[in-house]
Amino acid sequence: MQNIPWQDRPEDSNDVMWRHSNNPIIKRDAIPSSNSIFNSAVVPFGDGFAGVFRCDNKAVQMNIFAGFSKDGVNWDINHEPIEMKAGNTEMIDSDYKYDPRVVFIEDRYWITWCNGYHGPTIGIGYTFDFKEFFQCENAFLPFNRNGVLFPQKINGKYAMLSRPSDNGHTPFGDIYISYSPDMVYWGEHRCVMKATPFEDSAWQCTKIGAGPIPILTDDGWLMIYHGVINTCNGFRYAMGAALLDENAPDQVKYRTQPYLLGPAEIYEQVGDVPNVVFPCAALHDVKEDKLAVYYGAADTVVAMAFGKLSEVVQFTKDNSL
Ligand code: BMA
Repeated sequence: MQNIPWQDRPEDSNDVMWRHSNNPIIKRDAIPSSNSIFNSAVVPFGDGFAGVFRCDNKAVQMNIFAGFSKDGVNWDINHEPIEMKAGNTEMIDSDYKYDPRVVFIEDRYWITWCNGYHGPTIGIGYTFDFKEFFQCENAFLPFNRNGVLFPQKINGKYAMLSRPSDNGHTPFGDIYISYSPDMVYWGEHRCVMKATPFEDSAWQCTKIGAGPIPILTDDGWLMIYHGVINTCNGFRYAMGAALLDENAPDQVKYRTQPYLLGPAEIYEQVGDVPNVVFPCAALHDVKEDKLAVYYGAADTVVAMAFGKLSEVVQFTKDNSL
């Protein structure tokens, strides 16, 4: 397995997660057409890494682009968006695509994204090589966002987190889980986790949504997610974590009361949408006890944060709601 990107915790930091010293690692104009590149997903691939990137163009049309990297930090992103071929359906309508997640399951890389089909819903596609992509049935009716697959079947079925929403800048949102035998039909919908009461943990009191692909640990699934507070200046997005039961992931065992990482650096606080930390991917190495999270910053650039996997799990248990 390739080495995941890593930097040690700075000596002057006591935080459970810390930022890459070269953040933002992907700038807004990394390809000629882009207004902004953010909320993007990466996976180990070949002897390096591959990814699916959200690049909004200068007409501010949202689309997803494939990219490749030897080290997970320096990326070559294709200049043309992904063109989907028909996968398990001929119906591959898409007014826009944004906020991708990527995961390897069994024999291929699955991609989920927010797909424009009479409003936002969850698009699903797959690829074997990040050259040819196949689009499948949408998972749900509109409106829905933040569709995140688990990296393995649970009790024999594919499992996906999602966040039912509205057609705009949704002022509510809780995380649900759904199951599918075949990546076509989704059901057995269960509520996983709701936004918190304001007085308990206000950073996540308006809405929440799953982020990277959940990571299986000895304490259950580590689910990194974003939480939102509505302020007099609009939404503020920060990142937290929860531990879900391994076999019944609608059961939340622990959930961070404080955030793990919130908008504090200039590239998180200033951009097209200020004060957004929006995690969409994570690389981890259990043996080395390393976690590297990719997050969109201020809806403009891609940044990265690190943590020790065991410390993030322990922090989640010790600081649980
Ligand atoms: C959400 C999505 C994300 C975005 C966030 C903050 O509703 O549109 O893509 O990062 O808002 O603007």
